[in-house]
Amino acid sequence: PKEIFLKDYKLPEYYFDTVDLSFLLDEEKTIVSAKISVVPRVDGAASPLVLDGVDLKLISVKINGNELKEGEFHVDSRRLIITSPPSGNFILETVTEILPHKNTSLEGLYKSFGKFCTQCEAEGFRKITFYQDRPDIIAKYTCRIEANKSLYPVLLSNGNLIEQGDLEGGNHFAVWEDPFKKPCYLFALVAGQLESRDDIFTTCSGRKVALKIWTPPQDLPKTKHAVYSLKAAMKWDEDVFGREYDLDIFNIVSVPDFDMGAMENKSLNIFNSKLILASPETSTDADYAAILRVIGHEYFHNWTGNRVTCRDWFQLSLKEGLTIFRDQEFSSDMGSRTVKRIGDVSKLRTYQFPQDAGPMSHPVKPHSYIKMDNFYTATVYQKGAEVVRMYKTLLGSQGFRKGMDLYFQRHDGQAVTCEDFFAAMRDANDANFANFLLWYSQAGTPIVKVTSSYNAEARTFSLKFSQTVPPTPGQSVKEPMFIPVAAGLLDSSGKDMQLSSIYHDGKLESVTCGSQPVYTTVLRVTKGEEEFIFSDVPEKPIPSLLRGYSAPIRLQSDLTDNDLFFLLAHDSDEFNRWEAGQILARKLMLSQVVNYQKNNALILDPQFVHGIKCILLDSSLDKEFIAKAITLPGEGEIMDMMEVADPDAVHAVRTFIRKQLASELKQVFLNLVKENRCSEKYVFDHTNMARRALKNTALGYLASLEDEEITELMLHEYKTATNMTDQFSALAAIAQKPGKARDDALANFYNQWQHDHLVVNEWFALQSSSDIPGNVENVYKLMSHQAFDIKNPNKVYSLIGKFRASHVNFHAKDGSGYKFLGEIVVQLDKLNPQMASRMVSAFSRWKRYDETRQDLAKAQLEMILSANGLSENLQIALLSPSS
Ligand code: B3K
Ligand code: ZN
Repeated sequence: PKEIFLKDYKLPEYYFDTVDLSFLLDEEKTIVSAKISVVPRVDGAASPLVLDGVDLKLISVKINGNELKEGEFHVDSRRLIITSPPSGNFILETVTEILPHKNTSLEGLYKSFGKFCTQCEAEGFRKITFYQDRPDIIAKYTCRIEANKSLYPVLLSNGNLIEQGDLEGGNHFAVWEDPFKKPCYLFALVAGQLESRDDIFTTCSGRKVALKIWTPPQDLPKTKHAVYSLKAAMKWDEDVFGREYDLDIFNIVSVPDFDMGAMENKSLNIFNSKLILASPETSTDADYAAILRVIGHEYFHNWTGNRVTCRDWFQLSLKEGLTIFRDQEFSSDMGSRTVKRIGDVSKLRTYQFPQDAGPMSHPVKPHSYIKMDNFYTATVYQKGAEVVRMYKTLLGSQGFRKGMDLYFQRHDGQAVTCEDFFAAMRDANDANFANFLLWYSQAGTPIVKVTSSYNAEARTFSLKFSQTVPPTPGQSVKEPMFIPVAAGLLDSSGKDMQLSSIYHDGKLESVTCGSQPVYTTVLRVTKGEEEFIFSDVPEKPIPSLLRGYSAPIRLQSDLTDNDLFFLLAHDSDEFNRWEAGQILARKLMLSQVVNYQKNNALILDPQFVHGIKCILLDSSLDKEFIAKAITLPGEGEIMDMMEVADPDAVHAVRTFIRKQLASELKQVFLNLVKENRCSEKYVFDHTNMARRALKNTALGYLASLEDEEITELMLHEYKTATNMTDQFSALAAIAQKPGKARDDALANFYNQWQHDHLVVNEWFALQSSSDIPGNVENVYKLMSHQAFDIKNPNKVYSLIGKFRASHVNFHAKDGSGYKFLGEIVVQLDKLNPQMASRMVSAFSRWKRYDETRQDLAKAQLEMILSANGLSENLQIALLSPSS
C-alpha cells in the first residue's frame, strides 16, 4: 500500500465536464457504460490520462468514437491509463462489467436484501467504473438505469427524473439528471422493491420540494419521525444559515446493510435503516434523537459538502467538522442546549481524547493517509466540529454567520480547503486569528494549566495560563496554540460579577460591549505562558473557566473542592455546573482507585453525596440536566487519567460509588421513579424525554442494590412500560445482575421482539456490553444465535462492537476478551475489511495496560497479523506506530 501525502497534492491534468452513465442491472453481472467529456487543464498538454478502477472488467474503451487498440491504453487491477490522449477536449467512452452480488465490502455497487445500492465515499466509485476518483473532479451527471421491472420497480439516482419507460422482455428504465456539478463520491444509485412516504416542503422562496422516504413496504409505518426530522432540518437551515434547498425532489432510502450511519449523496441520501425507522414501541428516545441528528447532518451536507466540497481527502474535516457542528446546533435548538453540549463533550472525551493520546493520533487535517476509509475518525469529525465552534466563540453568532455567508458566496460550486474556510471567516470579520490554523495541522490535546490569585488592595484578579501540547507520532515538538477561554467570575453569593477591563500583554483592554453588562468574556490564550488580570474586582471571586467548553483542551485549574462544589451549586453557565460535578467525581474516583489498589476499604465522601442530593432535589433544574449531572464519568475516562490503566480497579470503584449513592439516596431515587412515570402517549419532546431520562437514571441507580423491593419495582416498570425507552431501561436495570430475573426478562424481551431486527440488535448490544463476570461466554453463544449474521454491519456493531464497552470483560485478565476479538477480526476481514479494521481499533491502546495484559493483547495482534490474506485496511490499522 502506498502512502499519500498532502504536500504532494497536484491539480488534475484533466477535468471532466459532463458524465453520462448507463447501468444495465442484472442478477449475474452489471454493465456500466460511461461517456465523459474530458477537458485538459492546460490546453495542448497531452499527458497520459490516468483513471482509477478496482475490481472492474474492461469491455471497451473509445475516444471520440474510435475504439482504442492495444498499446493506446494500459489496464491493470487498479488503473486504466490512456497513454496519449488527443490534445484539446475529447469524449471518453468506457464499458465495464461488475459483479454487485459478489461485493460484500458494501462499497461501490452492491446488493442488500435483493436491492441494488451504492456507497462511493471515499473511494468507492472506482469499483463502479473507470474514473478520476478524486473530489476535485466535479462534473454534471446523467444516469440511465435499466433493470427487470418486477424485481426492481423503483430506479433512483441523483437529481431529477427526466425520462422513464418500459422495454421489451420485462425490463424498464429511468433517466436521472443532476443539474449540479458534483464529485463522484456523491453519486448514488438504488434499485429495488421500495415504497415511499411522501410529503412536501415549501422553501422560504415558495418552491415546493417533494420529499420521499423509501423503505421496503413493511417498514413504511416507521418513517413518520424521519419526515418530521427532514422538514425540521430544511426549515432550520433556512432560518439559521439562510440555506435553501436547491432541487424539486429530495429522496432518502433506508437500507439494512450499510457500513455507517448514512450518506449524503446529492438529493438521494442513503441511510442505515436504524437511523430512519422509528416507532414509540420499538425505538428509544436516544434512537429518536439520533434520527433527528443524522437526518439533519446529511441534509446539511447539501451545502456544506455538496455545493461546496473538498479539494482532496485531507480536507475531509472541511465538510465533516463543519457539518457535525451544524447538526449539533440543530439538535441544540430542537432540545436542550446544555444537555446537548454535555453529550457532545462527553463523546469527544470518550472517543477523541484517547485517539489523540494514542498511536493513531493525527491532526484534524491529516498530513498523509494510506487508506482513506481509516480517517473517518473522531478527530476529523468531533474535534473538527470543536474547531468550527471556536470560530463562533471568537466571532459571536453574527460574525460567524457573516463568515459562513462569505464562504458560500466565494466557493459555491468549488472544491476547496480548510484554509479557504479559515480565510472566509477571517475576511468577513476583518479578524485577527493569530496562529489559529495550528488547530488543523497540530495533533494532540493541549493541556492548559491555570492558577489564580486575588489582590484585595488593588482589587485585581489574575489568571495565569500555561499550555503544552503533548508529542504525538510524527510531531515531537509542538507550538503553543490559540485557545479561546470563555471565562466569568462568581461573587460570594454565587452571582456573576460584571466584568469591566482586563490587563493583558502590557495593555488594559475594556471588555464591555456598549452599555450591556458583560458577565462572560473570551480570553485569547496564545502563548506558552500568559497572564490576564481582571480589574475592578470588588471581592475574591470564584472563576468559572472554559464556559460551555470553549476549546477542546484538558484544563487543569487550581480550584479547590470547595470551589468546585460552589460552582456545581451556582454557576450561571450550566455546562460548567455539570463540569464541576464531573471534576469532583473524577477526583473522587481516582482517589478510591488508589485505595482499591492498596487493598484499603473504599469510602464515599459525604460532601459528594450531599452535592448529588442537592442536584436531585433542585426543582429549578431541567430534568435531563439532572440525569446527566448525577451520572458518573465513564470508566474509560478515568483510565485515561491513569499512568497504567487498571480496568478492574476503576470498575470496582465506579460500582461501589453507584451502589453507595443508591443506598444513601434510596428514597429520593424511589420518589423520582414514581413522580416521573409518563402515563400519556409517547411524545418526542424535551419535557417528556427529560422525565424519562431522570426516571430511568434513578432506576439504574436503584438496580445496583440487592433488594427484593427493587426487583419488584424493576419488574413492574418493565411490565407496565408503554414505550421502548421505558421498557429497555427497565430491562437494562434488571440485567445489571446475573440471575433468574435477568434470564427471564431477556428471554421475554426476545420473544416479544424477535420479528424486529433493530430491536433485536439492541438486545444483542445490551448483553454483549454487560459487565457481568465472564460475559465473553455469553457473547460466544450469541454469535451462533439464529438472529445473528456476521455479514450485517448493524449486528456486528451490536454484538461484537459493543463488547469492548465492558472494560472488565474486554480487558479480562485471563485474556479471554482479547482472544474473542482477535478471532472475530480475522473472520470479519474476509467479508468486510473496513469493519474489521474498526473492530481491531479496540486494541489500539494496548500499551496503556499492565504487562500481563500487554502480552495477551500483543499475542492477539500478532496472531491477526500472521493470518493469511489480510486486507489492506486491516494491515494498515495494525501497523500504526505502537502496534
Ligand atoms: N460522509 C459519510 C461518511 C462516509 C464514510 C465512508 N467510509 C457520512 C457522513 O459523515 O455524513
Ligand atoms: Zn458527514
